[in-house]
Amino acid sequence: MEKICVIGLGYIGLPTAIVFALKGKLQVVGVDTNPQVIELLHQGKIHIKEPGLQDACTKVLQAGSLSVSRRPVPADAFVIAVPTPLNNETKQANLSYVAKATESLLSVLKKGDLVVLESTVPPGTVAEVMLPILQRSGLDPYEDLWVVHSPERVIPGNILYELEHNSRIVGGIDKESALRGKELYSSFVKGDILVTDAKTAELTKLMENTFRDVNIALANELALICSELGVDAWEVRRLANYHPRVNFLSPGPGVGGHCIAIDPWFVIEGSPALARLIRTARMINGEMPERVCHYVDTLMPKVGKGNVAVLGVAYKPDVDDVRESPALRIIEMLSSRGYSVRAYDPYVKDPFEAQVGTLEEALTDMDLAIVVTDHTEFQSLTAEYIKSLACHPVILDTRHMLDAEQFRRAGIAVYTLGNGRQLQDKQIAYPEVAAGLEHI
Ligand code: SAJ
Repeated sequence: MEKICVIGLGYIGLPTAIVFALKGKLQVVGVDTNPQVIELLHQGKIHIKEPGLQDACTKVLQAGSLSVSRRPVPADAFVIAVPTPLNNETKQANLSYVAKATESLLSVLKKGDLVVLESTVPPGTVAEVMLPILQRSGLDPYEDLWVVHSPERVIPGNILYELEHNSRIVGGIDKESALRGKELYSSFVKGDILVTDAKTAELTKLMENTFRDVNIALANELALICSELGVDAWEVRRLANYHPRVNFLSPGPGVGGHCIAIDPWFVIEGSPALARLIRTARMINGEMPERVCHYVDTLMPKVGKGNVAVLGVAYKPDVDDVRESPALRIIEMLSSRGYSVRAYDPYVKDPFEAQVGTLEEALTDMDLAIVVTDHTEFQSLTAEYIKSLACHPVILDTRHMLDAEQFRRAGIAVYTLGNGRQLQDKQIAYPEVAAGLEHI
């Protein structure tokens, strides 16, 4: 049986290692430098919340098809799935984890091995970062190894299904490498496996998420324009989407997650002078938390005074992930304005600023509640419940998820981002658009 090492057991690496063992029937060694991750797995437990993952992990650990190690061991293939965080000052990718993971292979690599980079990286990383390191093994990557980039595109919350059923791109440093990579992923991928070169694969992954970021920015810009023109952006979106080839995304309080908010910067890094639309979209989305706070100022009786409840902190509904979440910036900005902020999220267990443990604590005596994350739980919010906790509540529903009519009938005003009709009598003070992008 083919043996593989998966280096990096995070949101992507751990499910990938498990699926290679469970569905691919391979002998898998999961490698991570974090002793807590390894210790937990030695106890048969996982550190990630993902439906079905614990059961699948238990199966492969008990079957012995998955084992764990602090460092790589000799194998036929090595899959690197380590973080590539964005340096927020320089807006450039931190590739140190990719470099370290590649270096960790040097002592175990042999002729004929396959090296796969799954991490999302700026275009050119395989050629400019990985290959020079691999050459230090004494092997020629083009003659002695197969080297590919194969990015993941799974949605948190549905990772196991999507790993198996999504189509997959495999980009090789040469055609033979790509075909060898395709053979490896054929062990479990039921979707199409699309072969290309490494740099095309790197840019394709980035552009998938950039496409989404630019379209979210268009929805957010529509919301801002509608606020100024006194039109309801959600009505424009509803009507426009009847067009057979139009699919407006949803305005929101900002773009979170470790992908959509990050990947466009890697494209800008690769082509800074020409990625202008991409850069502008990042600015528009990056400013939404600040615009939400200005909206709050407009709705509160006195700027910086009063109780604000923030409902939802995770970056998207029904997950516990707060990475790049706009809610964290909204909480920080409202607190620094002087509001008394209480934030509640039913999924996020890690502590965050202004956290309270229950919805009731957040809503009691609040002057304004902001729905920031559209968790399913918040759909059952009723006017009666809110009025039992707060005397004169106002709601800013940044996700347009509540039945505003139900609340209006009960005397509770529900404002939404982009509903300019609601703001005829109020002038929202939007910040001047800053010349540079340094501020986001
Ligand atoms: N958002 C909006 N309006 C929208 C859609 C999303 O404001 O209409 C916001 C969300 O609230 C969230 C952020 O954008 O804060 C990102 O949400 P998302 O729904 O794009 O989900 P992600 O980031 O978890 O997953 C994306 C997916 N990529 C695409 O849809 C092109 C997923 O397929 C990728 O695998 C994932 O990024 C990734 O890991 O790259």
